[in-house]
Amino acid sequence: MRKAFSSLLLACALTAGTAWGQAPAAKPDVPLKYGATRFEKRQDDAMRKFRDNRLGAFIHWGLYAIPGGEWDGKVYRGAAEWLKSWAKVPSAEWLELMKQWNPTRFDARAWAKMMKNMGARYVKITTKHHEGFCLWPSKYSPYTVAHTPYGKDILGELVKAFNDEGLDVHFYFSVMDWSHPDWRYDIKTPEDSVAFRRFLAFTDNQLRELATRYPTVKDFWFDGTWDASIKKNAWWTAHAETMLKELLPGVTVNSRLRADDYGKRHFDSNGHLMGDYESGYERKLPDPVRDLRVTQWDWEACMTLPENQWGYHKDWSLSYVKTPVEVLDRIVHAVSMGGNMVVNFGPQADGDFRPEEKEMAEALGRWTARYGTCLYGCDYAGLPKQDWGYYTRRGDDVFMVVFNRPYSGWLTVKTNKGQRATAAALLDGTPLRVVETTSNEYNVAMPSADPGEPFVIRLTLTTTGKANNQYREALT
Ligand code: JFZ
Repeated sequence: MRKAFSSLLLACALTAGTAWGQAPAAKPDVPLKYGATRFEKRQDDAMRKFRDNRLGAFIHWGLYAIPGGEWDGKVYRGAAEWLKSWAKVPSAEWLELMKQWNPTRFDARAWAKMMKNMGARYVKITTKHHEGFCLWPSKYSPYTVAHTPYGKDILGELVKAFNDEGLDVHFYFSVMDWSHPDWRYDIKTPEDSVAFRRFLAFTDNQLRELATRYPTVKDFWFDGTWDASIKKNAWWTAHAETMLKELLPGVTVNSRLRADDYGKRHFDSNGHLMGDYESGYERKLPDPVRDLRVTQWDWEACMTLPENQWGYHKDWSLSYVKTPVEVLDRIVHAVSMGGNMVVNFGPQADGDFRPEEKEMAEALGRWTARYGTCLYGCDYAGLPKQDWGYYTRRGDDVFMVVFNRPYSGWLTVKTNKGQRATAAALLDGTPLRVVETTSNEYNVAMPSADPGEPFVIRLTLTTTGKANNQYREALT
């Protein structure tokens, strides 16, 4: 399993340097068979819905929830869903955990209510993580919920419950599958090549099965695609995207699936995004000043509550755990730059959520119930970042989301040429003073009663003469 470990480290190292936006290639376009199929954002209804949802929940649930980061009496600090790799547990032994899979407290409707109350508009579910255990009764694998004491189709229960609450369901799918004898990290021999062909056929079967059994699924979020074996089979990544889009018109697919003819991932050799949106994560959120080019394409980040635990880990004291305000900051940060944010949950093996996760969902829910209008359907506002927080915008409504209280009691707003700030108010309509300090610069007064939490101001901008959005222009 050391190979698996190093392959993730490599993946992280590779993505670290290239995260969030690539400058378009300066050279003339390289001809590509498996490169980007589109150079701008999709504007169809399904993509708009994906984008407008803005806030999602991630669910990482699999056999790893049973040991919860501990193997043979030793607690491993690494991500719990990678425990098999950290503790070098052979697959056969790991998959024995299936005999213990019996989440007696699992209640799909309660999960759906929790996510809905949090303010999530969609939920990404791990159908199959690297370990290979399937949350649906796949015909193509012996390692599924069907062969556990629980026996029932967990994924089916979740899809129904989330859809009943009006939430979109997205499928996480790991291509890398430690349970499958034909999986290869690299293709070095003709035998590897034959085995990997079989593996890709198996993967196609599972993907077709998911798309046809659960036709309301809105998105496939691929993972475990960073190894040389996949990069040498770029054709397959293009094929998988096309196949899903034929089966499910409108479905969205993340950039992490894709590699081009040269094995270049996410963005092709000409600098164009592959798939429908860039998939990254919270530790590399784009810089609000330097990385504005990300506003040109769709993107989605995901985040853990501890530093890096996606699946259930029994000991959360091993790393810092984010506060609700820190989570909100990342959510608003993403939306302010035209991205989505997905907050991760790692349910316990018994089917319940740990208290910290329930409290987080409730805290986020209290905030989104009051202030969610600054998130859903919102986008980059085109105004320069200020220290007090972030701007978001929906049509003519500009929102100031205030995280940091200035000592002066004034919030600085800088507008673009031809734009004036003419009014500001809290969401309940309470007006706030707006004072022009110099041209294109204003002070908005803090509310007299401190809201005691991050809060939202609706700002009225009036366009005078020919508006010139220098920040948009700076992007091109
Ligand atoms: C992958 C998985 O290995 C992990 O277990 C979890 O499912 C997560 C959502 O996805 O981990 C990654 C993969 C890529 C990056 C970070 C974590 N990345 O792009 O830096």
